Amino acid sequence: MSELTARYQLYGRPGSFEKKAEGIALGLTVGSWTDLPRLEQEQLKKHKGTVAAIREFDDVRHPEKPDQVRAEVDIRYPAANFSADLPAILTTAFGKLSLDGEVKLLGLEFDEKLLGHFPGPRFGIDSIRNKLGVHDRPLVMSIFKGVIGRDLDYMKDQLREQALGGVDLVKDDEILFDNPLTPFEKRITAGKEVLEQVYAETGHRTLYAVNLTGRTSSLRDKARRALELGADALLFNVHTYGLDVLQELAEDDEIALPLMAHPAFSGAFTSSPFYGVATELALGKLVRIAGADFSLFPSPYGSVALEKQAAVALGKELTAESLVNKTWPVPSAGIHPGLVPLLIEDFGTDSIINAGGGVHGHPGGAAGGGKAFRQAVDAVLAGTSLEEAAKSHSELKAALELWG
Ligand code: 1AE
Repeated sequence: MSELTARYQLYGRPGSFEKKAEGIALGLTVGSWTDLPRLEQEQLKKHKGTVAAIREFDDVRHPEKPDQVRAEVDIRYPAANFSADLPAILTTAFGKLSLDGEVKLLGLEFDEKLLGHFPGPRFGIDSIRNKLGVHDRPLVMSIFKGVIGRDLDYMKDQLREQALGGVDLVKDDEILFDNPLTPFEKRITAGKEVLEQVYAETGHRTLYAVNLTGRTSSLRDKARRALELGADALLFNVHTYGLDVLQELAEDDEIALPLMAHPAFSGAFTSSPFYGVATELALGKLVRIAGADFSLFPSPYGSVALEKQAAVALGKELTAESLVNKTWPVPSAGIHPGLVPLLIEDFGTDSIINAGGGVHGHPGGAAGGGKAFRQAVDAVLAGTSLEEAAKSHSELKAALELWG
């Protein structure tokens, strides 16, 4: 029988978790069944959740309630209880339970049958590498900045500068929505024109991820139009729309574009140590199975930082062997070239180093910033320290002097 296993973090008095766990297993499935006649009990048995494991950590006390200890509880839910879609799965495993005091959803294990209902990334790491012809290093991505209220010519200049710096991808800022000065379709065609020109001049290929925004009902048509116009990829604020919307986009053969999941809004339900959903589940496993080819998340080092253990676990969720393709981990936010060695150590070669301010704020402009990142990546892969590499690379030298 196909099953979903959910892992929860709870706090409570030592020895109190069995009752709590049984309450969850019953409450989220058949409710109270023990008082029902035997025939009905038999019928409901196959739908009842079961407590699979309880681990009590007696040495980990609640910071404000010292009589309470931390526990992890695993509950199995029969797949017969829900349709094989994320809204039904999340409502089963963490629907009303998410409102019921200090309980955090740490993980969800899908068995192979259940996982088979999800598309995963259409392209994934290998296919994006093939598109770019880059097989042996982490990719570098930069972000349009300061483009609200600017026209298409400004965006074109900024894109050209970024591409000349040698970045592999450029993404829209997630806060750039459809607007009269730089409408969605024009951004795609203008972006294509600039990037083809840079490719003709330099032989370097840069892909542009345009922000897919607007009402949910408009997204499918806009995304299909993006494909017709030759877009390279779509940026998507998945956590404001919902994971199932991402999945719909990923499954549509008439869209068939790489999808870049932005983490905007996810902090609202991942940040608390006591409530919500674990970051590695929300930005890792769930966006991967729903079909994101890239997942952006705060690195452990920049301006908006994730706890290192969570960020590394997230990277692993995106790239672990699975029935579905791998998603690119994109540690982001406040990244500058001096952080490249740490990022490669944490996330490996199959990752993307992503920077906005760290590219545009470079004394040599965005082109200088991109070059500094590429030089930092090459130095790390060659086993050379950044300080040593900076002696012969002026852009890297300038970045290290500015940001350390
Ligand atoms: C976690 C997402 C980071 C992002 O989208 C962004 O715009 C970062 O900008 P910088 O690199 O911090 O300037």
